[in-house]
Amino acid sequence: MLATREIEGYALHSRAAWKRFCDDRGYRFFHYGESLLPDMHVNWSKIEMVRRHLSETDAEIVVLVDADTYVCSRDFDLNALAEKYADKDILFAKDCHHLGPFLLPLNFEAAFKYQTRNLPNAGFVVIRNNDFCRQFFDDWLSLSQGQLSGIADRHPRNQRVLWQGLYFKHMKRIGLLDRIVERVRNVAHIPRAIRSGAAVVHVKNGLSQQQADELEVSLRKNG
Ligand SMILES: [Mn+2]
Repeated sequence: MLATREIEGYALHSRAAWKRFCDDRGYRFFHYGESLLPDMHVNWSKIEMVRRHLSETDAEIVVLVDADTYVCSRDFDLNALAEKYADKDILFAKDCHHLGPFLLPLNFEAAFKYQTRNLPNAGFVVIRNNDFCRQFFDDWLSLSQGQLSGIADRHPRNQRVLWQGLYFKHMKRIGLLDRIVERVRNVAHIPRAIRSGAAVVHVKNGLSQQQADELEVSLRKNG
């Protein structure tokens, strides 16, 4: 997780939840607290963080989580998830949210441009630490500094470069996760997401202390 001081107000709570989860399950948790690329928007530090991490760790699987994602299930098995997508090297959350029976893109402009709701969201990414993925993240950053520098600083920045330069090119090796990682409009929608199978919720601007406390109480109650 990358969480700089500016977002510590909410990152604090999601980080505590992820840390607890990792300790329970025997995963290693890493928090990067500083921007890593002073000349680029902090959104790109996330990509640089993974690049550095992949080159330094002996882990076979690395999972990138945004500071505004919150893990809601103690039973969430990341190895089993990677197993389930054995033919994929990298798994992304889907850039969509559920509204009743509808699946709506988070970015309508992109959904229209690429004619699909199936676009990756970089808030939760499962990465095999292999040559393909290391190259993937190298390319992601170098596209942003070269060929695709024109779109690299336009919201949603790294995702824009991902969609334009990498996703369709490497589609066969990329899996998109649905429901298990769910984007919710706000905190009120978390219980429904959990009932629909979410192990991780992605909440823009995270949870407050009180919201995190309430969620923890309800998670404990429901086992
Ligand atoms: Mn996010």
